[in-house]
Amino acid sequence: MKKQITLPDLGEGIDIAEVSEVSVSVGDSVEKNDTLIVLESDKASMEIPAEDAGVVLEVLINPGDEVSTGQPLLSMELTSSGETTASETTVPETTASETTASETTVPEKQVAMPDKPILYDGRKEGFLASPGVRRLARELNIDLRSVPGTGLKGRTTKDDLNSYIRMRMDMGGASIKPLKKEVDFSKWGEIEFQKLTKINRLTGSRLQQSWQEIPLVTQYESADITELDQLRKKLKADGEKKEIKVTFLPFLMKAAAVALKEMPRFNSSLDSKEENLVLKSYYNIGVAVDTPSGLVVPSIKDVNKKTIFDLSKELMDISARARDKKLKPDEMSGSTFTISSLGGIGGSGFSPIVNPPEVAILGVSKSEWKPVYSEEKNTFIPRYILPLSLSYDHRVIDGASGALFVRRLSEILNDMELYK
Ligand code: CAO
Repeated sequence: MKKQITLPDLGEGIDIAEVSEVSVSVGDSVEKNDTLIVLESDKASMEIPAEDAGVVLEVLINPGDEVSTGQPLLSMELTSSGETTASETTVPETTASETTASETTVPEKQVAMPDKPILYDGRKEGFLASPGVRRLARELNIDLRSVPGTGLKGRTTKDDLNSYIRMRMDMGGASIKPLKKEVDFSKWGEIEFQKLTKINRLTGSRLQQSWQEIPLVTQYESADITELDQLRKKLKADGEKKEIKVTFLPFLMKAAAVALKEMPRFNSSLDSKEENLVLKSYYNIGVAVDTPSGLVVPSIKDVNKKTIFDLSKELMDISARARDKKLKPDEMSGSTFTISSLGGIGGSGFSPIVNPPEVAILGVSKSEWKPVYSEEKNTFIPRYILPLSLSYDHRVIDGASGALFVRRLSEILNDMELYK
């Protein structure tokens, strides 16, 4: 049976990505889960795997092409019958063999069409954009350097500009950033330019959007994890025999899932009209991972159903693949709450920024031994204290609930034996 493979929904609002690698050629035999193409979006590199085994009949895209959701990528003759998914359309043989890349119909809104065929090379100014896009940006007093470009080689397309304008308008009419005057820093000494990665630029604009849209409060708390430290040491030793690295993070994820179940508003999102709360009965925790290309937040699904060892293993795998830009689209979406842990690095506290559409995020800093006064023993005793900071959307969560949530989290961590 012949199948046409189309670009699946990449989630996370990504509907256009650039083909960075075509991993197969016409005539290649592929197994289920073999990589067909590698895409680079603003957020990460993603592999599109084969959902069935087969032989490649046609390749309809090339490295450097921009592809959008639903666009045909290649066709295959299947050697095993598989279920047809939303991303695959069975096409009659005659149609498939006659279809070419140029004849492919792509939903209009997903196509980034240059308004003139000739590209204006703006590399000297640090960006690429067509003359029409530049003119519109000039008229609206928009600095194109602040508009993340999704086009070929980071080109800023008309759609990019429109999305940027929409985003600014959605921010309650916040004025479009005025053009900044370029400062010649070389007047005072040696300088070098370092290009921001796509992930840097996208994270930057998402963080800025979150910062401007969400009235944010951060609640600080500290948890006594002296007993948890002992438990972690024991599981760490057991884990080493199975080559599983057990850190504090899986315990924090489990504790968060327990607290989220008890206090469902923290596991919700506002609907698009901001009139309803969407309360979720699944507990997927996003984990901020520091990578050479910037910050990414893969999502670990159904944390409440997994053991500390399951979570440790998954964390090792997902953070390694995040660093190698090998995350799959569904691993980048669907989280209901995020943890940003800087505990392995240090620092006594920080105020994390909510990762929309979530409404809360937990910041974790480095634990330290501290003298804590015991009324019972009338003396100070050493306890291992973990600093926590919970930032939340004040439209959804009030201050008392914020304080109760971290308080409860701290209790759970203090009694982790019960919840592991
Ligand atoms: N207190 C004390 N020690 C801690 C700790 C804490 N809160 N958190 C971690 N540690 C320890 C770990 O247990 C581990 O020690 P051992 O070697 O004895 O097991 C060591 O520090 C290193 O941990 P790690 O950082 O490698 O692992 P992790 O599971 O704690 O974190 C990950 C994994 C992927 C979250 C982390 O590597 C990372 O990328 N952190 C940065 C996240 C970030 O940038 N956040 C900021 C976002 S906002 O800009």
